[in-house]
Amino acid sequence: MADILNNSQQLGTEKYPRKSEKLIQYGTSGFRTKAEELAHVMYRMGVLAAFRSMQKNAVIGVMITASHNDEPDNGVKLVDPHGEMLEASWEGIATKLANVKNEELKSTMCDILEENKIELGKNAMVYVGRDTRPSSPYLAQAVIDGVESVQGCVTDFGILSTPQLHFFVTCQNTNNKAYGEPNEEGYFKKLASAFKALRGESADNGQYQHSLTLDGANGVGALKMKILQEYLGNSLEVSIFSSGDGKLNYQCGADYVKVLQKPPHSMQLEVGQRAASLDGDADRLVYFYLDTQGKFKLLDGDKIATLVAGYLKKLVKESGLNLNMGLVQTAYANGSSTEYINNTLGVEVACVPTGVKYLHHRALDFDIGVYFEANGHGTVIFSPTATDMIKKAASDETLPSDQVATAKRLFLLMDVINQTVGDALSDLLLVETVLHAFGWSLAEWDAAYTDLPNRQMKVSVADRNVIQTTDAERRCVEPPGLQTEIDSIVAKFNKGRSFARPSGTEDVVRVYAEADTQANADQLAHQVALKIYELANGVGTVPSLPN
Ligand code: G16
Repeated sequence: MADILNNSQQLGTEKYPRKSEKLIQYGTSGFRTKAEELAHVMYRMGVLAAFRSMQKNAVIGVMITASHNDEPDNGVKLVDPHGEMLEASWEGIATKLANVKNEELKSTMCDILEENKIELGKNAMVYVGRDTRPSSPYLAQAVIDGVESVQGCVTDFGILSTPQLHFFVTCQNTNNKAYGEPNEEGYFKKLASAFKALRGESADNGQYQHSLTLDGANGVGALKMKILQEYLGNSLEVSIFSSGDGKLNYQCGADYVKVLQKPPHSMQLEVGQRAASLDGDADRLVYFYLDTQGKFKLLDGDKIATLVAGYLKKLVKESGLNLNMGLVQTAYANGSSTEYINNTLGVEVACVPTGVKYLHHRALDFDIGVYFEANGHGTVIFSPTATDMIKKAASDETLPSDQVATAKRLFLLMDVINQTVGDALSDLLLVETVLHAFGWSLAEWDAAYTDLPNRQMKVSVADRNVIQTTDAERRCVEPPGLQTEIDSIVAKFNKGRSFARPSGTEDVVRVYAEADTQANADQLAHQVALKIYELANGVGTVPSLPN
């Protein structure tokens, strides 16, 4: 045992040394920063993933990606046995291991093994995937070296979307491969065959037409959509834009479209054309179109959640099954969406802090849990009881035939949905299925409710951790006095709401504001941003009024 750890410490120190004293924290979705600062973190996360695998006696996933961030950044997300994000109690362990001095690597590994009662030498299996960033192959090698340094085994899947890796980990760790085959073919076949079965005879229906323009953010989503298309055949025609010829996430992608509320820079949209954007690792999805006045209209994660929850609620009612449903959002959810879910859909709403790990966890409390962040990150999960009930009803000959048909539809929907984590490709097939079933264009979908005008801004401060929040990030408790100032600014705006929180993926404080008009939402965001700049040690350019 001592030999293994000595060798691991030696390789870590020589090939992947920690070169600066700068601390790095496990954030919203793992470690994320400039790629050149990450080699030692990757090596150490390889070691940690192997330890976690020994502890859980299951496959663990490691994804190398910085998702929506700019191309020079990179990051690492760890995937636990059931496809969920790394357990919260291990985030602290990960942060400690990533930050210890080179000479303390071995003693820290010993502590982790001892404190978590892990027997070094037990089999460890780690699945590794990476996005298309130029830095990803080298960083993936660092992870692989870390796993192998403690005698773990690696399956290197090369370029994958983040949700594909979650899917593979879940498949491998589920008894009898009941969730699917842990490889690309298994993934595409499962999604595409359920989608085609749900589509039925005709690919078009009412106002719905089976052609879509997709912005692939110049990332892995574009590559994987090309493969998915082969499995989909004629059931859905997808024209891929930003397919990899430009820079990742640059002037395109779901984050660009959502935050700036405009189409990808060089996309020429026609009135009514149905378009969607993925992010850099294909776990977020937003839709958009131009209305008859040529005005840009965004259908974000809130709109996807309400569309899907509305359809599922209808099917559950028609199937006669007694299943409860809940919808989980974050503080970024537009006020109009929450009102619509409460008052029109009649579905229970929960609000949790930013990060799919929190949403996923809360969604487990329902028979059917729909969770989406406004940025387009989310999915639907069915409890084991709901899964069983739907499966039984789908083949219960004693039930009326229309109830059986509806249960069969629910059963197929469970296969279209990647329940392990938000998955832009799976979500896209889900949205297309619901629109097809309703016979809707995007304008008809959009008509359910009108978003309150809103604005997001970023503020650079010396240390973003001086902002501390409570109440699902809706209120600041630090620095002193900031929340009182925000409250008095908000009070000046009709339908005003605003909050600020430190980002867990970028070195900024994020500000969200909504109000009765776009000009007021912009003013509100700007005034809150200025207050943060003043009270939280702003650095660089003073925030200016969005235009
Ligand atoms: C990650 C998380 C999301 C979160 C987003 C932004 O997404 O998985 O849950 O909403 O970061 O987080 P923050 O506001 O803390 O920077 P992604 O797509 O970047 O991995």
